[in-house]
Amino acid sequence: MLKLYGYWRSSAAYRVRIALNLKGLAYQQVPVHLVKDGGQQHSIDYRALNPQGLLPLLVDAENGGVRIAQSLAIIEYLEEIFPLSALLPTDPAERAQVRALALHIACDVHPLNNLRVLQYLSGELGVSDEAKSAWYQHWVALGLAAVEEGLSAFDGRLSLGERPGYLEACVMPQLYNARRFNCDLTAYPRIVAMAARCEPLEAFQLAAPEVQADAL
Ligand SMILES: N[C@@H](CCC(=O)N[C@@H](CS)C(=O)NCC(=O)O)C(=O)O
Repeated sequence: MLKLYGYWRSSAAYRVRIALNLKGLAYQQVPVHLVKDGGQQHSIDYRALNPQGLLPLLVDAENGGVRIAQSLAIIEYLEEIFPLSALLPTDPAERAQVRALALHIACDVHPLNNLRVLQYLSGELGVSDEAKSAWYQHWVALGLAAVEEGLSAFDGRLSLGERPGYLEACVMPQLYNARRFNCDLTAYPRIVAMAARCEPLEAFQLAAPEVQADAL
């Protein structure tokens, strides 16, 4: 059994939920509340499982209870252990292109807007809510603009042709965050078109933050 420690609004956990659903894998979810009790990700119990103190975390009971942190490491693990319904293209150049866009979101954009960064801005640095929103929207805009440009290589197709995979599992949660923080999306028609194709799919619907059991 696969166990996913996550939080309904965690976009990194959202990526993994999409990947698990696209592969049709059964998994049990363990909610870790990112705000309650000062953030349960900081608890001794959770840190014993994941010393990084971040979500998500995957535990694979069928593989000696291995614990894997970092959403993209988890998705790559799933891809290797369960190769059916592949999430990455087979061509090495296409795989690299997909990874480059996904990594841009996961490594260059998301970390700047993560909860602990926003908390540090308002707490230790005393930044106003207005300035914090400007910070958020600035980094989202730069990131989405680069992804929008990168998507031109797909010529209106999804990353696996007619099927979504690794790339869409990263882009859709970032788009969710952008919408949540009222970022203007008019400059990203390819991303919005990608969303229109992914949103009706069951894998994405079942992964959506609002339908998770721990959603407020
Ligand atoms: N690079 C990590 C990012 C993990 C991450 O930042 N997770 C967020 C939720 S989306 C978190 O746990 N934040 C807790 C905090 O900031 O205290 C990944 O892809 O898994």
